[in-house]
Amino acid sequence: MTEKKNLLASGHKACPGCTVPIAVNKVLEATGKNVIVVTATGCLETFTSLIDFSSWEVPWITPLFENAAAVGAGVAAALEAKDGNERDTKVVAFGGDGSTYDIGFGALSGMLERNDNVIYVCYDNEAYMNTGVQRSSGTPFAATTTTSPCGEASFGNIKYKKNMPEIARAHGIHYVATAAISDLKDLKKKVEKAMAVKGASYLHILTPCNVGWGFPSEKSVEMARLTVNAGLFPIIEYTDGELTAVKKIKKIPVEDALFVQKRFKHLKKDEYAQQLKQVQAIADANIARYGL
Ligand SMILES: Cc1ncc(C[n+]2csc(CCOP(=O)(O)OP(=O)(O)O)c2C)c(N)n1
Ligand SMILES: [Mg+2]
Repeated sequence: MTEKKNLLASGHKACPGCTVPIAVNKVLEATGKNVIVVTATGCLETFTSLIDFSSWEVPWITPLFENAAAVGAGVAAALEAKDGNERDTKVVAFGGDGSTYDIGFGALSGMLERNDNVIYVCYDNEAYMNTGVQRSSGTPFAATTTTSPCGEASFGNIKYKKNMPEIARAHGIHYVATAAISDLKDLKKKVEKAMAVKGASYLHILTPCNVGWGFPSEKSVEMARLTVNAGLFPIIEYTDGELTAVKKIKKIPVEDALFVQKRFKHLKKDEYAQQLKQVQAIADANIARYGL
C-alpha cells in the first residue's frame, strides 16, 4: 500500500478538509492511467495547476469554465480520428456544480445528446466555491451563500436544487449514477461501470466543502453521510433510463444534517420553521420517489 501512487499527486493546494481530491483520486483509481482528463475552471483546476506545477499524473487539459464537456467530446473525436482509438483511451471530464448545472450546461447537454465517448463527472459542492461561495442552481433551498445571504429580507437561497441526474437521464444515455465521498467503494464500482460504456456517461458526486458549508475540516466525510441519510442527496443509478440501484438510507431528520452547517444555522430560529418544514418535505419527496 505504501507504494501505491495516486494519479492526482499530493502537494496540490486544496484546502485542508477538501473532499474533491478524495473523489478524483477514487475516480482515477477506477479508470487507471489510460485516460485523458479535462477539467473545467473551478477549485479542482485551480488547486492542481499552479503556474509551473501540475498534480496530474495522467494527460490533462483545462479549457474554459463553460466548455469542459465540449473539449472532452473533441478529445474523444480526435482519438477516434487518429487511429480509431486503438488504445481504448477514455476521456474523463470533471466540472463543479457551477460549471455543470449552469455555465457549462449547454456544452454538457450537447455532449450527452451526441452520446460522445466521455465520462462526465460533476463534483458537487453546492456553490461556486473557488470565487467565494456564490449560489449555483445546485445550491440547496434555504442555504446561505454570498449571493443568497440570509438576513432581514431573506431566508437564504429561494430556489430548490435542480435535479441534474434526472436531466442527464432525460438525454437517453446508457449510464447515469450518483455517489458521495462517504461511500468510496460504491463510487469506484460506478466508475468501473461507466468505463465499460462506449458513449457518454454521467456521474454526479457529492463533495462537501467545509469552507462554503461551514463545518470543521475533519467532518467532511460525516457531512456527506448526514446529507445522504437525511434524504437530501439520493444515491441512485440509472441504466438505459431504468432505476437499477438505490442506496437505502439510515433515515435521520433533516435538522441533524443542517444544524451542524453554518450555511443552514439560521433555520434553528422559530421564524424559519416554515423553511425547515420545506426542506423536510424535499427530503420526504426524495425518499418516496426513489424508495430510499
Ligand atoms: C465564463 C466564466 N465565468 C466566471 C468565471 C469565474 N470563475 C472561476 S471558477 C468559478 C467558480 C466555479 O464553481 P464550480 O463550478 O461550482 O466549481 P468549484 O469552484 O465549486 O470547485 C467562477 C465563477 C470564469 N472563470 N469563467
Ligand atoms: Mg462548486
